Amino acid sequence: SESNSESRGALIVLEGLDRSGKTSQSSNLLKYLEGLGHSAELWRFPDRSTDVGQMISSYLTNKSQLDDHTVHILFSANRWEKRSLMETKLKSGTTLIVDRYSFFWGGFLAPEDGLLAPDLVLYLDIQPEKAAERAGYGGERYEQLEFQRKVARCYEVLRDASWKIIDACQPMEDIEKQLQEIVLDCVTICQKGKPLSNLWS
Ligand code: NYM
Repeated sequence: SESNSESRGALIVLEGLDRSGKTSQSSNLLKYLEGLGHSAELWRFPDRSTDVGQMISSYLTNKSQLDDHTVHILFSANRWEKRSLMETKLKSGTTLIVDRYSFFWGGFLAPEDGLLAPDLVLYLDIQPEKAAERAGYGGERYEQLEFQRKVARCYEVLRDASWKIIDACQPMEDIEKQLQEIVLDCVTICQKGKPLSNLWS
């Protein structure tokens, strides 16, 4: 294994519209890093396994109604409840590949302030219309073209020069190769002692 007790894991986030390929590429990256002997885990937000996650899930599946602000705060709370475990894992040398984090729709809100900042954000870039052509949206709230257009604009506002923008319409294997290269660089930099930081600080 290339990890040692002093090196930390990297916090790597994949963002993109629904159907941009985040979930497949996240599990590819996990296998890739594990194959290289790195300690790595796959996380996703929302994490539906917690109480807060259950509230989010029932909202997303139209089983409950909540106003937008409440939902944003729940999404944020869902990250806060995982913050200390996240920090523990990273400090113990485990790299986290996170399928969505703070940047989807409203991630600029104050409740995000103080969460751990990703070492890398990989944005799988796809036109909302192209994403809609891919095998059907699952029928959850937000999985509609009009809404995804708004989300795409929101991502445009939020993203900065540090994000790696990947064209999500390339062949899957090409995307996979590009992601592997970028992620390996990031993991190495973190192992060499790049400090953890907080969002928006
Ligand atoms: N979502 C996800 C938000 O609206 N805000 C957030 O902070 C996060 C993490 O949850 N359509 C939305 C985006 C998705 C929905 O996510 C469910 P997934 O990855 O399909 O389980």
